[in-house]
Amino acid sequence: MAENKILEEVISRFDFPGSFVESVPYGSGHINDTYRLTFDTEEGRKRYILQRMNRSIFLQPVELMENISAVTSWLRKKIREAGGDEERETLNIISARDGRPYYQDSSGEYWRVYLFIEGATSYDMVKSDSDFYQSAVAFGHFQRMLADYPAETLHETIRDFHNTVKRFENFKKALEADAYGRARYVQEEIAFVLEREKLCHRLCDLQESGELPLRVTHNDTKLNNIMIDDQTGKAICVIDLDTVMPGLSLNDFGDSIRFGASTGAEDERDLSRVSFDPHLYEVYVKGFLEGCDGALTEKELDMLPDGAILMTFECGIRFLTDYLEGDHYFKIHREDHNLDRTRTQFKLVKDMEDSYPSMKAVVEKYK
Ligand code: ADP
Ligand code: GN1
Ligand code: MG
Repeated sequence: MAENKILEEVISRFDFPGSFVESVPYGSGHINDTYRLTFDTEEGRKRYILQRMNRSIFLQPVELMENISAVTSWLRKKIREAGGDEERETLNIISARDGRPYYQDSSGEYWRVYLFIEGATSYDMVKSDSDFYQSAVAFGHFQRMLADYPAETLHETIRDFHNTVKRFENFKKALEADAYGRARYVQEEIAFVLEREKLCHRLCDLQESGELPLRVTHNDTKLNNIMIDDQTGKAICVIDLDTVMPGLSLNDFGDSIRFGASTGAEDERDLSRVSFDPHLYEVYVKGFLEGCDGALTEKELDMLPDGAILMTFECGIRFLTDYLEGDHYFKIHREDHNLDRTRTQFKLVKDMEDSYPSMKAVVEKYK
Protein backbone atom coordinates (compact mmCIF):
# COMPACT_ATOMS: atom_id res chain seq x y z
CA MET A 1 0.00 0.00 0.00
CA ALA A 2 1.23 3.53 -0.73
CA GLU A 3 2.66 5.30 2.31
CA ASN A 4 0.05 8.09 2.26
CA LYS A 5 -2.78 5.53 2.27
CA ILE A 6 -1.24 3.82 5.29
CA LEU A 7 -0.80 7.16 7.03
CA GLU A 8 -4.45 7.97 6.35
CA GLU A 9 -5.51 4.66 7.90
CA VAL A 10 -3.29 5.11 10.94
CA ILE A 11 -4.28 8.73 11.58
CA SER A 12 -7.96 7.78 11.47
CA ARG A 13 -7.39 5.37 14.38
CA PHE A 14 -6.35 8.13 16.76
CA ASP A 15 -8.65 10.78 18.16
CA PHE A 16 -6.86 13.90 16.91
CA PRO A 17 -8.51 17.29 17.44
CA GLY A 18 -9.54 19.66 14.62
CA SER A 19 -8.72 19.12 10.96
CA PHE A 20 -5.68 17.43 9.48
CA VAL A 21 -3.18 19.79 7.81
CA GLU A 22 -0.11 17.72 6.93
CA SER A 23 2.25 14.85 7.75
CA VAL A 24 5.96 15.41 7.14
CA PRO A 25 8.84 12.88 7.48
CA TYR A 26 10.81 14.11 10.44
CA GLY A 27 14.16 13.86 12.25
CA SER A 28 17.31 11.91 11.51
CA GLY A 29 16.98 8.75 13.58
CA HIS A 30 18.48 5.55 12.20
CA ILE A 31 15.74 3.20 13.38
CA ASN A 32 12.08 4.26 13.33
CA ASP A 33 10.07 6.06 10.64
CA THR A 34 9.08 9.36 12.16
CA TYR A 35 6.45 11.88 10.95
CA ARG A 36 5.36 15.23 12.29
CA LEU A 37 1.58 15.66 12.12
CA THR A 38 -0.19 19.03 12.15
CA PHE A 39 -3.86 19.72 12.91
CA ASP A 40 -5.81 22.99 12.94
CA THR A 41 -7.98 23.31 16.02
CA GLU A 42 -10.07 26.05 17.60
CA GLU A 43 -7.22 26.69 20.03
CA GLY A 44 -4.72 26.97 17.18
CA ARG A 45 -2.27 24.58 15.56
CA LYS A 46 -1.52 21.27 17.33
CA ARG A 47 1.36 19.01 16.39
CA TYR A 48 2.22 15.38 17.14
CA ILE A 49 4.98 12.87 16.45
CA LEU A 50 3.83 9.69 14.71
CA GLN A 51 6.26 6.77 14.51
CA ARG A 52 6.23 3.42 12.84
CA MET A 53 8.27 1.23 15.16
CA ASN A 54 10.95 -0.80 13.48
CA ARG A 55 9.60 -4.30 13.79
CA SER A 56 12.65 -6.14 12.53
CA ILE A 57 14.61 -4.55 15.40
CA PHE A 58 11.96 -4.35 18.10
CA LEU A 59 10.52 -7.84 18.06
CA GLN A 60 8.00 -7.20 20.85
CA PRO A 61 6.44 -3.76 20.15
CA VAL A 62 3.67 -4.31 22.70
CA GLU A 63 6.17 -4.99 25.49
CA LEU A 64 8.21 -2.04 24.31
CA MET A 65 5.21 0.26 24.65
CA GLU A 66 4.51 -1.23 28.10
CA ASN A 67 8.00 -0.11 29.11
CA ILE A 68 7.51 3.39 27.71
CA SER A 69 4.04 3.78 29.28
CA ALA A 70 5.34 2.70 32.67
CA VAL A 71 8.51 4.79 32.60
CA THR A 72 6.80 7.95 31.32
CA SER A 73 4.06 7.65 33.99
CA TRP A 74 6.79 7.38 36.60
CA LEU A 75 8.61 10.39 35.18
CA ARG A 76 5.39 12.44 34.96
CA LYS A 77 4.81 11.90 38.67
CA LYS A 78 8.37 12.99 39.51
CA ILE A 79 8.09 16.03 37.24
CA ARG A 80 4.76 17.00 38.80
CA GLU A 81 6.18 16.70 42.31
CA ALA A 82 9.06 18.96 41.29
CA GLY A 83 6.61 21.54 39.89
CA GLY A 84 7.69 20.94 36.26
CA ASP A 85 5.75 20.83 32.98
CA GLU A 86 4.63 17.23 32.37
CA GLU A 87 3.75 17.91 28.73
CA ARG A 88 7.25 19.04 27.78
CA GLU A 89 9.62 17.35 30.19
CA THR A 90 8.80 13.78 29.23
CA LEU A 91 7.28 11.99 26.25
CA ASN A 92 3.47 11.85 26.41
CA ILE A 93 1.81 8.93 24.65
CA ILE A 94 -1.49 9.59 22.84
CA SER A 95 -3.55 6.41 22.96
CA ALA A 96 -5.36 5.04 19.91
CA ARG A 97 -9.16 5.16 19.80
CA ASP A 98 -9.28 1.64 21.25
CA GLY A 99 -7.37 2.83 24.31
CA ARG A 100 -4.11 1.05 23.50
CA PRO A 101 -0.83 3.01 23.47
CA TYR A 102 -0.22 1.92 19.85
CA TYR A 103 -2.09 0.94 16.69
CA GLN A 104 -1.34 -2.11 14.57
CA ASP A 105 -2.14 -1.34 10.92
CA SER A 106 -3.64 -3.68 8.33
CA SER A 107 -0.19 -4.80 7.18
CA GLY A 108 0.86 -5.66 10.73
CA GLU A 109 3.08 -2.62 11.44
CA TYR A 110 2.95 -0.93 14.85
CA TRP A 111 2.50 2.84 15.21
CA ARG A 112 2.51 5.21 18.18
CA VAL A 113 1.84 8.90 18.73
CA TYR A 114 3.48 11.38 21.10
CA LEU A 115 2.67 14.99 21.86
CA PHE A 116 5.08 17.14 19.86
CA ILE A 117 7.43 18.99 22.18
CA GLU A 118 7.09 22.57 20.95
CA GLY A 119 9.76 25.23 21.14
CA ALA A 120 12.63 22.80 21.48
CA THR A 121 15.19 21.24 19.13
CA SER A 122 17.18 18.01 18.98
CA TYR A 123 20.68 18.66 17.61
CA ASP A 124 22.72 16.28 15.46
CA MET A 125 26.01 18.01 16.25
CA VAL A 126 27.35 19.79 19.30
CA LYS A 127 27.14 23.48 18.42
CA SER A 128 28.08 24.88 21.80
CA ASP A 129 29.57 23.68 25.07
CA SER A 130 26.35 24.71 26.73
CA ASP A 131 24.13 22.30 24.72
CA PHE A 132 26.44 19.42 25.46
CA TYR A 133 26.68 20.31 29.12
CA GLN A 134 22.89 20.55 29.27
CA SER A 135 22.47 17.13 27.68
CA ALA A 136 24.89 15.68 30.24
CA VAL A 137 22.93 17.09 33.16
CA ALA A 138 19.67 15.81 31.62
CA PHE A 139 20.91 12.26 31.04
CA GLY A 140 22.41 12.17 34.54
CA HIS A 141 19.17 13.53 35.99
CA PHE A 142 17.15 10.98 33.97
CA GLN A 143 19.13 8.21 35.61
CA ARG A 144 18.63 9.73 39.03
CA MET A 145 14.84 10.07 38.57
CA LEU A 146 14.72 6.36 37.72
CA ALA A 147 17.16 5.25 40.42
CA ASP A 148 14.36 3.88 42.63
CA TYR A 149 12.36 2.40 39.71
CA PRO A 150 12.00 -1.40 39.99
CA ALA A 151 14.35 -2.23 37.11
CA GLU A 152 13.45 -5.93 37.05
CA THR A 153 9.88 -5.08 35.93
CA LEU A 154 11.10 -3.65 32.61
CA HIS A 155 11.18 -5.82 29.49
CA GLU A 156 14.49 -6.25 27.72
CA THR A 157 13.43 -4.67 24.42
CA ILE A 158 16.55 -5.79 22.57
CA ARG A 159 18.34 -8.74 24.11
CA ASP A 160 22.05 -8.22 24.80
CA PHE A 161 21.82 -4.71 23.40
CA HIS A 162 25.08 -3.52 24.98
CA ASN A 163 26.69 -6.90 25.47
CA THR A 164 29.95 -6.10 23.73
CA VAL A 165 31.14 -9.70 23.91
CA LYS A 166 28.03 -10.84 21.98
CA ARG A 167 28.49 -7.96 19.53
CA PHE A 168 32.02 -9.23 18.90
CA GLU A 169 30.74 -12.78 18.35
CA ASN A 170 28.11 -11.54 15.91
CA PHE A 171 30.77 -9.60 14.07
CA LYS A 172 32.87 -12.76 13.71
CA LYS A 173 29.87 -14.65 12.35
CA ALA A 174 29.22 -11.90 9.80
CA LEU A 175 32.89 -11.97 8.83
CA GLU A 176 32.94 -15.73 8.36
CA ALA A 177 29.75 -15.64 6.28
CA ASP A 178 30.89 -12.58 4.31
CA ALA A 179 27.55 -12.79 2.52
CA TYR A 180 28.14 -9.71 0.38
CA GLY A 181 31.83 -10.31 -0.43
CA ARG A 182 32.73 -7.04 1.27
CA ALA A 183 35.34 -8.28 3.77
CA ARG A 184 38.15 -7.77 1.27
CA TYR A 185 37.50 -4.01 1.21
CA VAL A 186 37.79 -3.61 4.98
CA GLN A 187 40.81 -5.60 6.06
CA GLU A 188 42.19 -2.75 8.17
CA GLU A 189 38.92 -2.28 10.04
CA ILE A 190 38.57 -6.04 10.59
CA ALA A 191 42.08 -6.19 12.07
CA PHE A 192 41.22 -3.26 14.34
CA VAL A 193 38.37 -5.25 15.85
CA LEU A 194 40.17 -8.59 16.10
CA GLU A 195 43.14 -6.98 17.88
CA ARG A 196 40.77 -5.78 20.59
CA GLU A 197 38.92 -8.97 21.47
CA LYS A 198 40.00 -8.69 25.11
CA LEU A 199 38.71 -5.13 25.36
CA CYS A 200 35.16 -6.39 24.69
CA HIS A 201 35.15 -8.12 28.07
CA ARG A 202 36.15 -5.13 30.17
CA LEU A 203 32.67 -4.04 31.28
CA CYS A 204 30.69 -7.22 30.62
CA ASP A 205 32.82 -9.20 33.09
CA LEU A 206 32.37 -6.60 35.84
CA GLN A 207 28.62 -6.54 35.18
CA GLU A 208 28.46 -10.31 35.50
CA SER A 209 30.43 -10.35 38.73
CA GLY A 210 28.19 -7.64 40.17
CA GLU A 211 31.07 -5.15 40.60
CA LEU A 212 29.13 -2.73 38.39
CA PRO A 213 25.48 -2.23 39.47
CA LEU A 214 22.56 -2.77 37.14
CA ARG A 215 20.46 0.39 36.80
CA VAL A 216 17.57 1.65 34.69
CA THR A 217 19.38 3.19 31.76
CA HIS A 218 18.46 4.85 28.48
CA ASN A 219 20.97 3.00 26.31
CA ASP A 220 20.89 5.40 23.36
CA THR A 221 22.14 8.68 24.81
CA LYS A 222 23.00 10.54 21.62
CA LEU A 223 22.71 14.30 21.70
CA ASN A 224 19.82 14.10 19.22
CA ASN A 225 17.79 12.13 21.75
CA ILE A 226 17.55 15.24 23.95
CA MET A 227 15.25 18.18 23.31
CA ILE A 228 16.82 21.55 24.08
CA ASP A 229 14.52 24.51 24.78
CA ASP A 230 14.88 27.18 22.08
CA GLN A 231 14.32 30.02 24.57
CA THR A 232 16.24 28.99 27.66
CA GLY A 233 18.88 26.70 26.08
CA LYS A 234 18.12 24.14 28.80
CA ALA A 235 17.75 20.43 28.03
CA ILE A 236 14.12 19.79 28.85
CA CYS A 237 13.32 16.26 27.74
CA VAL A 238 14.99 12.91 27.14
CA ILE A 239 13.32 11.23 24.14
CA ASP A 240 13.69 7.96 22.18
CA LEU A 241 12.84 5.65 25.06
CA ASP A 242 12.75 2.44 22.99
CA THR A 243 15.83 1.03 24.67
CA VAL A 244 15.14 2.00 28.28
CA MET A 245 16.15 -1.20 30.06
CA PRO A 246 18.26 -2.40 32.94
CA GLY A 247 21.87 -1.60 32.00
CA LEU A 248 25.12 0.08 32.98
CA SER A 249 25.41 3.78 33.78
CA LEU A 250 28.79 3.64 32.02
CA ASN A 251 27.09 2.82 28.74
CA ASP A 252 24.83 5.85 28.98
CA PHE A 253 27.82 8.03 29.74
CA GLY A 254 29.92 6.39 27.03
CA ASP A 255 27.37 6.68 24.24
CA SER A 256 27.07 10.42 24.78
CA ILE A 257 30.84 10.83 24.59
CA ARG A 258 31.01 8.68 21.46
CA PHE A 259 28.53 10.88 19.65
CA GLY A 260 29.14 14.30 21.14
CA ALA A 261 32.81 14.60 22.15
CA SER A 262 33.93 14.31 18.56
CA THR A 263 35.07 17.11 16.26
CA GLY A 264 33.17 15.50 13.38
CA ALA A 265 29.82 13.94 12.57
CA GLU A 266 29.22 10.23 13.13
CA ASP A 267 29.31 9.67 9.36
CA GLU A 268 32.02 12.18 8.37
CA ARG A 269 33.97 10.86 5.37
CA ASP A 270 37.05 13.01 5.89
CA LEU A 271 38.74 11.41 8.88
CA SER A 272 41.12 14.35 9.27
CA ARG A 273 38.06 16.18 10.61
CA VAL A 274 37.27 13.54 13.21
CA SER A 275 39.02 13.41 16.54
CA PHE A 276 38.23 12.98 20.21
CA ASP A 277 37.64 16.41 21.75
CA PRO A 278 39.06 16.44 25.32
CA HIS A 279 37.43 19.77 26.09
CA LEU A 280 33.93 18.52 25.23
CA TYR A 281 34.65 15.36 27.19
CA GLU A 282 35.39 17.48 30.25
CA VAL A 283 32.23 19.52 29.73
CA TYR A 284 30.19 16.31 29.66
CA VAL A 285 31.86 14.73 32.69
CA LYS A 286 31.08 17.83 34.73
CA GLY A 287 27.41 17.91 33.67
CA PHE A 288 26.82 14.17 33.99
CA LEU A 289 28.27 13.99 37.49
CA GLU A 290 26.17 16.97 38.53
CA GLY A 291 23.05 15.33 37.06
CA CYS A 292 23.77 11.99 38.79
CA ASP A 293 24.28 13.91 42.01
CA GLY A 294 26.30 11.35 43.92
CA ALA A 295 24.42 8.31 42.64
CA LEU A 296 27.44 6.58 41.07
CA THR A 297 29.68 4.14 42.95
CA GLU A 298 33.47 4.54 43.17
CA LYS A 299 33.88 1.69 40.68
CA GLU A 300 31.53 3.35 38.21
CA LEU A 301 33.35 6.66 38.54
CA ASP A 302 36.68 4.94 38.07
CA MET A 303 35.49 3.27 34.88
CA LEU A 304 33.71 6.16 33.12
CA PRO A 305 36.51 6.53 30.54
CA ASP A 306 36.27 2.80 29.83
CA GLY A 307 32.54 3.28 29.18
CA ALA A 308 33.38 5.90 26.54
CA ILE A 309 35.92 3.67 24.80
CA LEU A 310 33.72 0.57 24.96
CA MET A 311 30.57 2.22 23.64
CA THR A 312 32.47 3.77 20.76
CA PHE A 313 34.17 0.50 19.93
CA GLU A 314 30.91 -1.44 20.19
CA CYS A 315 29.08 1.00 17.94
CA GLY A 316 31.90 0.72 15.38
CA ILE A 317 31.63 -3.08 15.52
CA ARG A 318 27.86 -2.82 14.97
CA PHE A 319 28.28 -0.52 11.94
CA LEU A 320 30.95 -2.81 10.48
CA THR A 321 28.82 -5.92 11.09
CA ASP A 322 25.90 -4.23 9.33
CA TYR A 323 28.17 -3.29 6.41
CA LEU A 324 29.29 -6.93 6.09
CA GLU A 325 25.69 -8.15 6.32
CA GLY A 326 24.41 -5.82 3.60
CA ASP A 327 23.14 -2.80 5.59
CA HIS A 328 19.92 -4.23 6.93
CA TYR A 329 19.95 -2.71 10.44
CA PHE A 330 20.91 0.97 10.34
CA LYS A 331 19.22 3.18 7.78
CA ILE A 332 21.76 4.21 5.14
CA HIS A 333 21.52 7.21 2.85
CA ARG A 334 24.49 6.51 0.55
CA GLU A 335 26.81 3.72 -0.52
CA ASP A 336 29.28 2.69 2.18
CA HIS A 337 27.45 4.78 4.76
CA ASN A 338 27.97 2.14 7.46
CA LEU A 339 31.63 1.88 6.54
CA ASP A 340 32.08 5.64 6.90
CA ARG A 341 30.39 5.41 10.29
CA THR A 342 32.67 2.52 11.30
CA ARG A 343 35.77 4.51 10.45
CA THR A 344 34.82 7.54 12.52
CA GLN A 345 34.16 5.30 15.52
CA PHE A 346 37.50 3.53 15.25
CA LYS A 347 39.33 6.83 14.83
CA LEU A 348 37.72 7.99 18.09
CA VAL A 349 38.57 4.74 19.86
CA LYS A 350 42.22 5.16 18.89
CA ASP A 351 42.25 8.77 20.12
CA MET A 352 40.59 7.83 23.40
CA GLU A 353 43.02 4.99 23.99
CA ASP A 354 45.82 7.54 23.62
CA SER A 355 44.06 9.97 25.99
CA TYR A 356 43.08 7.41 28.62
CA PRO A 357 45.21 8.76 31.53
CA SER A 358 43.98 12.32 31.03
CA MET A 359 40.37 11.10 30.70
CA LYS A 360 40.75 9.48 34.11
CA ALA A 361 42.24 12.65 35.57
CA VAL A 362 39.20 14.66 34.44
CA VAL A 363 36.85 12.32 36.34
CA GLU A 364 39.05 12.70 39.44
CA LYS A 365 38.73 16.47 39.12
CA TYR A 366 34.92 16.52 39.13
CA LYS A 367 33.93 13.53 41.25
P1 ADP B 1 14.86 7.05 16.21
O1 ADP B 1 14.78 5.88 17.15
O2 ADP B 1 14.65 6.66 14.79
O3 ADP B 1 16.11 7.83 16.46
P2 ADP B 1 13.44 9.16 17.71
O4 ADP B 1 12.39 8.72 18.66
O5 ADP B 1 14.74 9.58 18.27
O6 ADP B 1 13.62 8.00 16.58
O7 ADP B 1 12.83 10.34 16.84
C1 ADP B 1 13.52 10.90 15.74
C2 ADP B 1 13.53 12.42 15.84
O8 ADP B 1 12.19 12.94 15.92
C3 ADP B 1 14.22 12.96 17.08
O9 ADP B 1 15.61 13.08 16.93
C4 ADP B 1 13.53 14.32 17.27
O10 ADP B 1 14.10 15.28 16.41
C5 ADP B 1 12.13 14.07 16.78
N1 ADP B 1 11.19 13.77 17.90
C6 ADP B 1 10.94 12.56 18.46
N2 ADP B 1 10.01 12.66 19.43
C7 ADP B 1 9.65 13.98 19.49
C8 ADP B 1 8.69 14.74 20.26
N3 ADP B 1 7.91 14.15 21.17
N4 ADP B 1 8.59 16.06 20.02
C9 ADP B 1 9.35 16.67 19.08
N5 ADP B 1 10.26 16.02 18.31
C10 ADP B 1 10.42 14.69 18.51
C1 GN1 C 1 20.58 4.02 16.63
O1 GN1 C 1 17.63 5.24 16.98
P1 GN1 C 1 18.86 6.08 16.95
O2 GN1 C 1 19.23 6.63 15.62
O3 GN1 C 1 18.77 7.13 18.05
C2 GN1 C 1 20.79 2.80 17.51
C3 GN1 C 1 21.84 3.10 18.58
C4 GN1 C 1 23.14 3.51 17.91
C5 GN1 C 1 22.86 4.71 17.02
C6 GN1 C 1 24.09 5.10 16.23
C7 GN1 C 1 17.83 0.83 18.72
O4 GN1 C 1 20.06 5.06 17.41
O5 GN1 C 1 22.06 1.95 19.37
O6 GN1 C 1 24.11 3.85 18.88
O7 GN1 C 1 21.81 4.42 16.06
N1 GN1 C 1 19.53 2.40 18.12
C8 GN1 C 1 19.15 1.12 18.12
O8 GN1 C 1 23.90 6.38 15.72
O9 GN1 C 1 19.84 0.20 17.66
MG1 MG D 1 16.77 8.93 18.12
